[in-house]
Amino acid sequence: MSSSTKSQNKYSILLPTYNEVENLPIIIWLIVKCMEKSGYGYEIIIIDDGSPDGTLEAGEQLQKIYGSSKIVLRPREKKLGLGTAYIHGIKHATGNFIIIMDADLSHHPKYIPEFIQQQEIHNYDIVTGTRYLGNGGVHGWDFKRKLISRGANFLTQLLLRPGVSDLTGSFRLYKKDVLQTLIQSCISKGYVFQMEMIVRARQCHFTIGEVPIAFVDRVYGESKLGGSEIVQFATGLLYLFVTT
Ligand SMILES: Nc1nc2c(ncn2[C@@H]2O[C@H](COP(=O)(O)OP(=O)(O)OP(=O)(O)O)[C@@H](O)[C@H]2O)c(=O)[nH]1
Ligand SMILES: [Mg+2]
Repeated sequence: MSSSTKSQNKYSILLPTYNEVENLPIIIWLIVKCMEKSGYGYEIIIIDDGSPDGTLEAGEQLQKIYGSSKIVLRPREKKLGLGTAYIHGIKHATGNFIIIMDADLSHHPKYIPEFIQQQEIHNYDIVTGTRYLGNGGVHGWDFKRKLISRGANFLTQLLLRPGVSDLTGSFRLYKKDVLQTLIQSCISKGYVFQMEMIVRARQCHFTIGEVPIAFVDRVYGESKLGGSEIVQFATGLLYLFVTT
């Protein structure tokens, strides 16, 4: 890629947060470090949903440090869920590419330049991080959590055959218009949402690249995966199986 092309693209990194006050300064520092080093144009959009732990206030401090062109705050009043947080973030994104990642340090920003390079080489519509290829992996999960994730991926592959190794991950790069199209066509919320995005992407014949990532379980803050999420996932999967 020539440097002129490099300077034309802008990557809007969406960071949804709910009670991530310990993680936010670290993840922002890492993103800024990786992006400055790689030289790509970027902005970080923090979508905080009224976290009671002061995440938004931490964001305001970070904005003072890194500047308001790099750190954009687009908070909402209360916890309205991840799906709509992405939609809200896209509305305010000025980049032609969108990167979605978790703020809890499970997704290391060092992979972002790899996502971008893969996209540039193959002109992919989507590049997804995968824990289930090459050097990818999961650290810090107990057996039950591993089984759920593997099981969810296995069942989905079996029923829907999307041909992507990690369907429930949420560390991805999208062309902005592709993401907008996909989000509009997705009906599910919660855990199943990431999987539906890939299934719909295949239906729309979008091209998808994969980059192996090491996924690290959150150290600070609480996990939200419970029994109801599993039931929701199973129902969502069945629905997609029947309707697609
Ligand atoms: N804005 C917003 N962000 C959320 C909401 N729920 C979760 N998040 C954020 O979305 C990202 C992913 O959520 P996680 O709670 O880490 O979900 P997970 O990775 O499946 O589960 P654990 O890491 O085990 O808790 C994190 O950055 C959260 O802070 C929400 O309702 N609104
Ligand atoms: Mg997490």
